[in-house]
Amino acid sequence: GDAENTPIRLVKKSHADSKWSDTTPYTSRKKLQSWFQLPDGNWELGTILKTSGNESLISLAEGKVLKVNSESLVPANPDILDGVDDLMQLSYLNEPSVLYNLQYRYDRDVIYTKAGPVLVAINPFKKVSLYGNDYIDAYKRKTMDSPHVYAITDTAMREMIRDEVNQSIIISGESGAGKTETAKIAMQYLAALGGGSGIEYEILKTNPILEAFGNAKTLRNDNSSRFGKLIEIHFSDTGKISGARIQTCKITSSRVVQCSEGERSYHIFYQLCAGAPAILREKLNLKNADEFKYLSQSNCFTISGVDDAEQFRVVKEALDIVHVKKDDQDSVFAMLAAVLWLGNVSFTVIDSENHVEPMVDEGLTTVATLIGCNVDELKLALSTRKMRVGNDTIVQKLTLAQAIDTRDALAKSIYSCLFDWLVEQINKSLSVGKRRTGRSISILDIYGFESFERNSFEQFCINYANERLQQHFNRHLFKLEQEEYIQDGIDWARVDFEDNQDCLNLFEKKPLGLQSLLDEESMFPNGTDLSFANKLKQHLKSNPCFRGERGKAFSVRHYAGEVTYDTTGFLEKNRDLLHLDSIHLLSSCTCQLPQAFASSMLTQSEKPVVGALYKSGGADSQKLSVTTKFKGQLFQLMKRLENTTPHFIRCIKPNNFQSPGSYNQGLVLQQLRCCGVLEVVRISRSGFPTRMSHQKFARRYGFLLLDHVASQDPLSVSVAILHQFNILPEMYQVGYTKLFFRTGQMGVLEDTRNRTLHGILRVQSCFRGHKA
Ligand code: AOV
Ligand code: MG
Repeated sequence: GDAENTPIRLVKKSHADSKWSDTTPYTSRKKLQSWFQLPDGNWELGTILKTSGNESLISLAEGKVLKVNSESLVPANPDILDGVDDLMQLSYLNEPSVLYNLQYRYDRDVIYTKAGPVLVAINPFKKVSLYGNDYIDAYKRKTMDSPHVYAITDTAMREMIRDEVNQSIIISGESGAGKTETAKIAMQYLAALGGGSGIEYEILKTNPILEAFGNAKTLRNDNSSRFGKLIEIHFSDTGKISGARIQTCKITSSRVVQCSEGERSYHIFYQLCAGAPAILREKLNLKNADEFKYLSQSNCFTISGVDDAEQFRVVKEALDIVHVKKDDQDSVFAMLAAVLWLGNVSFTVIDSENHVEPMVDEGLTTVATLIGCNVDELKLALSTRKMRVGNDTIVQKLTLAQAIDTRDALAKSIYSCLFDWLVEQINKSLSVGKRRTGRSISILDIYGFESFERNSFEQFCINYANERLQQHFNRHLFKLEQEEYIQDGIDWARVDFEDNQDCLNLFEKKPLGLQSLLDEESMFPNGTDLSFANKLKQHLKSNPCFRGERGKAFSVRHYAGEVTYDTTGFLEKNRDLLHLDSIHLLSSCTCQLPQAFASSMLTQSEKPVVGALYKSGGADSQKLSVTTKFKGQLFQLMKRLENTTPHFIRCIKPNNFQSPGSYNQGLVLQQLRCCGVLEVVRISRSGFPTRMSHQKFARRYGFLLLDHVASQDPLSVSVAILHQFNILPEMYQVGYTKLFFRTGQMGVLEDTRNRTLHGILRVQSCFRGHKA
C-alpha cells in the first residue's frame, strides 16, 4: 500500500523527547493535519492553517486557533491510515500517531495491533467478542488475519512444523496488563488445533488450579500471578498435543503469613473457607475467612465479581481432571487448613526473659490433628530450638518474636511445598512419556513489573525477573537482528534501543551487585536491614542505575521506571530459614504430605549447593538464599527458551483502575516507551526481514537469467539476477554471504519464477512489466 512506498528513514536517538519523532520539517506544509500537545500532556489533532517562519497557525477542536512554534508540531497520518493493523504501515511513525492508532482500534474493541513482529494487546477489562470456536476456526482456515493471539499462536504452530524448531510465546507487560489471560487464550488455540487425545482438556484445567494456589488479589490486579510459569506443550508427528510440562519460578510464600491492607492471600484459602462442603468443613474444623488471623489482617476478604465458593468447585473439578486422587485432594485441603490454624496459634510468656509457650487451645490442637502429630511435639517445635554443642544437644527456649517467626516459617514452608507438590502431580498427569517427539511450543507468563507506594523484597525479585525478560526481548529484536546485518557487512544505520544491561549488572554483578551484597549481609549474624542498605550505598553509589535514599531505602532505575525499595525485612525474607526442628516435626507426622514435604526439604538442603550457605547457630537447615534460588529457577526458565523461535506479545494496561473504556494516553505511552515498541517497528520497517544465501538464490533464480554471466560464483549470479529484474537498490542489500530483502520483494521474484516454470508468460515480457 501507500505506506510501504513512503521513504524509509532511520531516526537516530539524539535527545529523549524527539527520539521517536519523524523530524520532517513543517515549513513547507500547509493545510496539514498535525498533532499538538496540550499542557496536560495529551495530544490533540489540529489543522495547520498557515506557516510563516518558525510559527504555525493551527486550528484545534471547538474552533480554537493557536499560534505555535512549528517545531512543536508532530505530523499526523492521513485519515486513510486510521486504525491500521500494523504500526509498520504508518507513514509517520511518532508517539502521538501510534497512541492514536491504538486508541482508534481500542475504542472499537479491537484490542490487538501488530508492531512489526510484536503483538500489542491492550487490556479491555471487559468481555470482548473476539474469542471462541468461530474465531478459532477463522484463524485456522486463514479466513481471518487481523492481529490476534490466535494468529501469533497459529504462526508458532506452523513454524514449529515447517522449520522443525521449537517455538515460544513470550508474554510481558506490567502487573494487570493481561499476560495471564493472554496465555490462556494462546493455550485455548493450541488445544483447539492440536486437540483430540483429550489431554488438551487436562492442560487447560491446570489454569484454575495454579491460579487458585499461585494468584492473589493485589492493589494492581485482582488476579495477580505471584509465580512465574513456563508451560511447554508437546506435539506428536501429526501435530497433536501429546503432553505438557510446567516449570515454575516463585519467590517466597510470605503472603501466606503477611499481606498488606486491601490485598489478599492466595485465592485458594478464601475458596476453601467459602466453598468447602459441610463434611469437609467439619473434618478440617473450617471457619469463615475472617476468623483466621492470617486472612483477617489485611481486611479484605472478597473480590468484586468473584464467587469464591463457586471457584472452589471449579478447582475441585480441575483436580479430578488432572488425576489428583480424592485422598490426595483431602490431604491438600487439610494442609491448607493447617496453615490457617497455625496463624491462630498464640503464645504466652512464661518467664522474665520473655520466653514463651504456645497456648494449648483450638488452634494448636487443630494443627496437630490436621498434620498428624503429637500436640506436645508441636508445642516444643514452636517454642524451643535444639542446638548441638560439641557432642551435647541443648534445648534453647524461644522468645515471643522468635516463636512467631518459627510458626510463620512453618506455615510458609508447608504452603510452598504444597505448591511444588501440586505442580509435580500435574506434571506426572500431563507427562509426555514415550509419545515424545521433541517438538514443543512454550508459553511464558510471569509476574509483571510492580511499583507500589512501598516496595519490598517481593517487588525486588519480580522486577529483577522482568529486567531479565526485557533483556531477552532486546536480544532477539534488536541485538541479534542488527548483529546479523553488521556481520554480513551490509549498509546499516544502527537503531538505538534502551539497553538494560547496566541494570542487570547492578543486580547480578559479583561481588558488588545488589544480590551478592544481600546474600553476604544475610550471612552475617549481625547483619541488619539498615547495615545492608548502608553497604549498598557505600559500594554502589556511583552506579547510574542506583540511588541511595534516606534511611533503609534505595532506588533502582528499571527499564520500566524508577522504583524505591524499602529494605525492611529483606534479610529475613532472603534467609527464609526453617529450623531443623520444624522439619523433624513434619517428618514425624503420621500424614503423608507433611512427611513428603520434610523429605523434599531435607534433600534440598543436603544437596551440594552452589552459592551462599546459611548456617547460623549450627541448628538451622543449610539452604540457598531465596535470591540465589530464585535466580537459579529464573535462569532455568530462560534457558528453556534459548533454542526456541520466540514470538512476543506485549500487554498494555490502559488505566490503573481495572476499568473498561478508559484509555490513559500517558500511561500507555510510558509502557510503549519502556519496552521499545516503536524502535521495534522502526527496525522492522527499515530492516530486511527476508534473507537467502547467495548459493540458494543463484540456484533458485539463476535459470531466469537472459544474458550469460561471465563469472559463475554465486554472488555474481545473484547480483546479475537482481539487475535483470530491476529490483530497486533500496529494496535489497548484498551481504558477504546472503542477500537481504525488504518485506514483499521475495514475492515478486517467486511470482516470476512460478510463471516461468508454468510457461504462462515469457520471461522477457515479465521483466518489461516490472520495469514499467
Ligand atoms: P497480568 O497477568 O498481566 O497481571 P491478568 O492477565 O491477570 O494480568 O489480567 C488482569 C485482568 O484484566 C483480568 O483478570 C481480566 O479481568 C482483565 N483482562 C485481561 N485480558 C483480558 C481480555 N483479553 N479480555 C477480557 N479481560 C481481560 V500480574 O499476573 O498482576 O503481572 O502479576
Ligand atoms: Mg498474571
